[in-house]
Amino acid sequence: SEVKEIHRTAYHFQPPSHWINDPNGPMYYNGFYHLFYQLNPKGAVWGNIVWAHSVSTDLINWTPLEPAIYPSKPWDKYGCWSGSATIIPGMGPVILYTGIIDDKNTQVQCYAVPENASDPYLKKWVKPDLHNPIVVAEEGVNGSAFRDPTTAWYGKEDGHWRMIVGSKRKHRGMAYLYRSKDFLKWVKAKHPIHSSADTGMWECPDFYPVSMKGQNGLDLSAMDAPDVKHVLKNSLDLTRYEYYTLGSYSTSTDKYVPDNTSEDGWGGLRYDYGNFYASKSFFDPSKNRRILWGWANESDTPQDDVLKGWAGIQAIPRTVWLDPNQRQLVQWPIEELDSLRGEQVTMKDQVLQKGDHIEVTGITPAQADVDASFSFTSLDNAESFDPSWTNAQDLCAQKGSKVQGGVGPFGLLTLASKKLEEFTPVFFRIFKAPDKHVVLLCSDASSSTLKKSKYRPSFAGFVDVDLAEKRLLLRSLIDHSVVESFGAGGKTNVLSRVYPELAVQNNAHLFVFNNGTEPIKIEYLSAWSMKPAVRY
Ligand code: DQQ
Repeated sequence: SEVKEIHRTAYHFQPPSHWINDPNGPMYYNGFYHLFYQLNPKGAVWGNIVWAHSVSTDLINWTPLEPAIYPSKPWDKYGCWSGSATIIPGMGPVILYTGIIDDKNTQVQCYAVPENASDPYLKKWVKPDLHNPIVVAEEGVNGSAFRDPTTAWYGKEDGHWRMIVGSKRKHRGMAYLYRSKDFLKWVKAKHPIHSSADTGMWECPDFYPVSMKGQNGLDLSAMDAPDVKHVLKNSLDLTRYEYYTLGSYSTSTDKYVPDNTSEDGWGGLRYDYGNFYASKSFFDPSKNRRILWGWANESDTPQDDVLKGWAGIQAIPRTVWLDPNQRQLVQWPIEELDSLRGEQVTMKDQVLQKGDHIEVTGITPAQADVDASFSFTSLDNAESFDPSWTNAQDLCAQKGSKVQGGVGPFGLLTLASKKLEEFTPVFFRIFKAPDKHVVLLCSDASSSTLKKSKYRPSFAGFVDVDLAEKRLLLRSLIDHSVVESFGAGGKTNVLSRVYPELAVQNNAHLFVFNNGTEPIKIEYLSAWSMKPAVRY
């Protein structure tokens, strides 16, 4: 029906119907990418969770398979929750996942292996009765907050595998460390690898090394290589946001120590400042890159989800690496996405004066990829920054695209109706603080739909970017109910789920705009119609 299809994505990962959440166990094995994900096979709300399974050779077009892991054993009778894959050299993949063992939500860690490791699709998975569950919450561990095992890594010095399980102790977020010699019998380390006060439950922890020398990704076997930093990411169930820190870890001390360049808590660095949760990364040896998958949760109400018959999508997979400034990560949509680009329009050296908005025509604005470079000649007009503005989202709500500024707001009006009754602006705004400039990237859903009942947050993040060249880059992936934006080459990113009423399908429009006194030059803008991905 129309209600159902009108906002469906065309090139983000999404099954034909039903509820989905976390990406699970992503990996590349024997020429195929595997994506598992949490699915309710019976409805459009969370429940009855199984691991759905799809395979791909390009991370964009997918072949769906039967669910790989579903309740079938006493220890996972009440659910098969999130987890990870580890490829054991010479042996093949092993999945670690969380089983729900009783109706009190007690969580245990379990493992599964392919029934036939030479089946290229790895269709069938078995859960050996011997040793399962491999980890149960021991005394002192909160068994109903104990889940989401990570990919394991191997300590060459002591011959032990290691993995992390997310948890909390009262209000303290915890990453418990487990060690094993044989991958079957696991022992909890005396100290968690890390914990942090007042952050609550750490869901879906992710832990991996990043190279300090370039953009190549690293396998977990490089955990204690020279010239690496480490990333610890946690998803906070209290906020439904994730944050990460950069830091250092060695397999001999088994402690992770965050650098003190960002907050180790709710206000910390985020992969994405919008609808992006329960993410997980994996190393892709075929292209020497680390790839990040994140669940783009809904901003629709559960009632609307039921009407649509579906809820949740996966964000476009992103390559992730360490910024040369070593204070943050950078992400960029995987290059394979470019294969979906169709008709292209370009703009070059066009100046936007204060109040200008120009339509970009010749492509399908509801299903597009837009890549632009904006420049300005002076920062003198920048608005002054009030140091009490520590929350980017509050600032975006206060200074939306319609509030005139100095340098900015400028950027895109995506998913816009012809007369701008609806639009999702994605824009920069530059402020002058005493000793620096502050750049805000905003993806403001407050005007995205006329339907008042929708959740319409003014998502935003600050951008730690050098303005010496007086230029800011912006890329937005627009896909019916998604606007997924990458600011300054992937330094600050915001995915918004939006549900316009008018700006749908062929009635959606795309504009570039400037609402600041400083003229803004579009150095270039390329926009492409995007072809649909093959997903089923
Ligand atoms: N979703 C899973 C849990 C995880 C949560 C259950 C995060 O394993 O902690 O569907 O979204």
